Amino acid sequence: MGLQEKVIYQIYVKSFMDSNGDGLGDIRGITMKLDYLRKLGVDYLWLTPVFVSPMNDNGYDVADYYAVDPSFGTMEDLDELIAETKKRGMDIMLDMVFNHTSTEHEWFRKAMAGDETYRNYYIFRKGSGGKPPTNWVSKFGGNAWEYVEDSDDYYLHLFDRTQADLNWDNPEVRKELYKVVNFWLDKGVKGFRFDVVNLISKPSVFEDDQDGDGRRFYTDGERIHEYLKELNRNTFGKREDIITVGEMSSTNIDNSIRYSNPEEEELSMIFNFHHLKVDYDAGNKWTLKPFDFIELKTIFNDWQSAMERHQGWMALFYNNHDQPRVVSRFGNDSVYRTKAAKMLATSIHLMRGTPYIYQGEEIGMTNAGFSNIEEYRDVESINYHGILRAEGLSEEETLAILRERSRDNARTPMRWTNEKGFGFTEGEPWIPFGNGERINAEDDQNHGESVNHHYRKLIELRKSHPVIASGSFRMLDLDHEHVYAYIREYEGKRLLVVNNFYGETLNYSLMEAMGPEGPVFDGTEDYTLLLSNYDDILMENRAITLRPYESLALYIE
Ligand code: TEU
Repeated sequence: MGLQEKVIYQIYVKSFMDSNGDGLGDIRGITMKLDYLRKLGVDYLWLTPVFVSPMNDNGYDVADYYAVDPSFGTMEDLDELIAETKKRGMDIMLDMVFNHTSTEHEWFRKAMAGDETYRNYYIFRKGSGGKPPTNWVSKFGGNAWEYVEDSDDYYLHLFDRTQADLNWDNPEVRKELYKVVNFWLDKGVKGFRFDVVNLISKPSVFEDDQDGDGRRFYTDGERIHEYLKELNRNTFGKREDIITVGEMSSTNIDNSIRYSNPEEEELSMIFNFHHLKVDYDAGNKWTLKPFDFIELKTIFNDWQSAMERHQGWMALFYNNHDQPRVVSRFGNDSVYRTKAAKMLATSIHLMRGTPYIYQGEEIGMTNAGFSNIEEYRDVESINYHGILRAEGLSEEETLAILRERSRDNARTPMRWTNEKGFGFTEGEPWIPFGNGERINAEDDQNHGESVNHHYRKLIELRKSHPVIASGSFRMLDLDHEHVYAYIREYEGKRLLVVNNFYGETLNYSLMEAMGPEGPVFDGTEDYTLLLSNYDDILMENRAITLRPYESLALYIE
């Protein structure tokens, strides 16, 4: 099976399944749920970082790349998980956090003790006039430089102050990181996600950003393609069938083509986030704005078309551990929850790229709905709570923003059953379960409206219909304010996908459907229904009545 047919499932380990009653998800918990995942039909399990970490950013602050954090289990547990996953025809993808390490990593400790070799593993710079080297802003709020009294200088941290950026310009650092990848390859790991990997190449001169937060100086930096090619050559490029995905922060299409076109020998595919900023107000995550549907479609269209034209490959996703739940965000989390969850799934899975399912998405889990700052755990949410309050917002206004935007929306525990602890834990969960409490995997599967069942069908279709894995993409009716429709085409076979993104019923006439080159249907076509989230299809004279959140995939002959 080629890359194009595969589907990846993301596990946020801390919130997936707790096997020992301490309230934290763990590796053995994942092993317990492998049959559930096999039944869903996914091919790869991406685990968020399981390495030794002080957990200031839930494992994205790695203190030892070669050992499992005791809160998640042991190396034996991980070996067992890798083996049991393979037995079921799936593979493991690990999360490599190489832009920074935890300040508790041995390298950083040595650097702080004044060891010059290790100081050169990180980015230390002098400030001037009592001010940090640049005015860059950390992604989690505040200045991106931390002062060190002993050496009277600063180290760079694009994320939390306990996540110090590594100096990729130092060849020794690169060698150390390649060793890490090779260690995990030798253990039978077949995939890697590289965290914020397009931020690793920093500029040679550090200067203030007069117009922004500094990102333009280090995003897709000067030597980024050189570093990715070198990483590829020295690690996974030498092995068979390894899948890699780079998480690309604020990247652009041109660079993404280079990252993912197989001829460039960098990565298999990229994550980009432009489509998940269509509800940001002028790029600001912390100002609420309803999502801009036309902008969403425009971004999909631009990326799908350009990646196809230049043989790039991208991840298809709405959810991950950093994003609010899409059913609450672009869909409906009340009466039409299951319809909207299925419609959103169809809309993304049938595009060109590799679909990622984030745990709980396949049962239509919703945002957390926390109403008190005490319920939040994420460092970013807690920091921004302080920042927004200091800017003069009331507690109520601040909580309203967090309720929509917090990363904790995605991090509430997976709900397996209706029992106490939702089958996730027998103890106290590390984070509250949040609202939407009826939703759980067991009930969902015994339900006529099972969201899980819909995901299973989507995965099956990708494997049985080459047009989904390999077809071209053409957007229809880009300016339609309610419908997201597109056509996939491969070897003369055409697939039409029509999604009503809203709760109102409307008429969608195929005879009036416009592609980039004009009308797409001449009235002689036959349509076979492949997938729907309703029991029937209302089509008359080639016009479809689309009910709330209705979604259809039709084969055209
Ligand atoms: O995230 C990168 C990132 O920049 C965003 O997802 C960010 O967390 C968000 O947009 C801020 O509003 C990756 C990981 O996925 C995330 O969990 C880590 O916290 C981060 O890198 C640092 O390792």
